[in-house]
Amino acid sequence: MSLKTEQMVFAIHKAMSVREKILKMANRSKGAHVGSCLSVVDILTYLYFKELRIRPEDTLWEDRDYFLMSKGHGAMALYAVLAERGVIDEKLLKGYMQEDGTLPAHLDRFSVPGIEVSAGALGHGLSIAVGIAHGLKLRSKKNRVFVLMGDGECQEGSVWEAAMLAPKLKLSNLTVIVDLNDLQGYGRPSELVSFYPFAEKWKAFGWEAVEADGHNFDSLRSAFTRADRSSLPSVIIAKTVKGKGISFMEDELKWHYFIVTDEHLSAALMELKGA
Ligand SMILES: Cc1ncc(C[n+]2csc(CCOP(=O)(O)OP(=O)(O)O)c2C)c(N)n1
Repeated sequence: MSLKTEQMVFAIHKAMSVREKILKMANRSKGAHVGSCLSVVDILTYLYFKELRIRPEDTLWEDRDYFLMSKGHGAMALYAVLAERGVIDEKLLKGYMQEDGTLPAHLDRFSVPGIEVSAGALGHGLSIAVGIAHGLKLRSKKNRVFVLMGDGECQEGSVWEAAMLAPKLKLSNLTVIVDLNDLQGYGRPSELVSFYPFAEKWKAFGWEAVEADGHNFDSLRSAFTRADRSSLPSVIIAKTVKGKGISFMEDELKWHYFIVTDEHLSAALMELKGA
């Protein structure tokens, strides 16, 4: 079933606002990872506005769904969505990577509410998520656990140790989303140390593997619905474009590191507004 027109317009508007916030943070901080952040905007927007059962005013609500952002270098995207959803005050975004600010370049769970785990060293989120999901199952709790990983991150061996364990523990409450943009920090995962055939690998480990377009809300909706209905742990392999939404950043490795100058920012904002 597809999203109603007004829900679609709402989601597109939110995603655009999130992209604008990311670009402004990247410009003010002169920090890296703008491409990595733009890649996951639509996934995070979908999660925070359609999927996750959370209470923005009570981030430690005991019946909440857990969301773990394992690709911690995508921090700006999570901060922007948390602000958009009303979990954190939008004013905090100005303090991103500033000495007097509260938002660091990589995720720190003690920085602001709504960050479930600290992350930055890649390859740990899934192991932590397996532990949380197992603990919830042991206590017969209905909370669900979601973890977002990069595709380059899936070249870490620790990911596959956790991937072997989740089906053994029957973690049907666990969903992984892989941001499959085929660019990590040094090139294309498919050309460096390839993990293809990717969906088949997860299936062979005992997972429900669903492929989706990570920039299409209808596609994400059917993928999350299938994951929710499965009795297995699920992985949503979401095809994305690094730098999505800004034509001169899309699928360009350099935007993993490049600084967003004032000129880049005004060109990007013009493009976002369709000018
Ligand atoms: C254990 C570890 N090794 C290396 C790095 C350096 N590093 C930061 S981001 C990145 C690339 C990650 O690529 P991917 O998971 O595809 O995420 P994307 O940038 O596409 O969002 C690397 C290698 C790290 N943070 N942690």
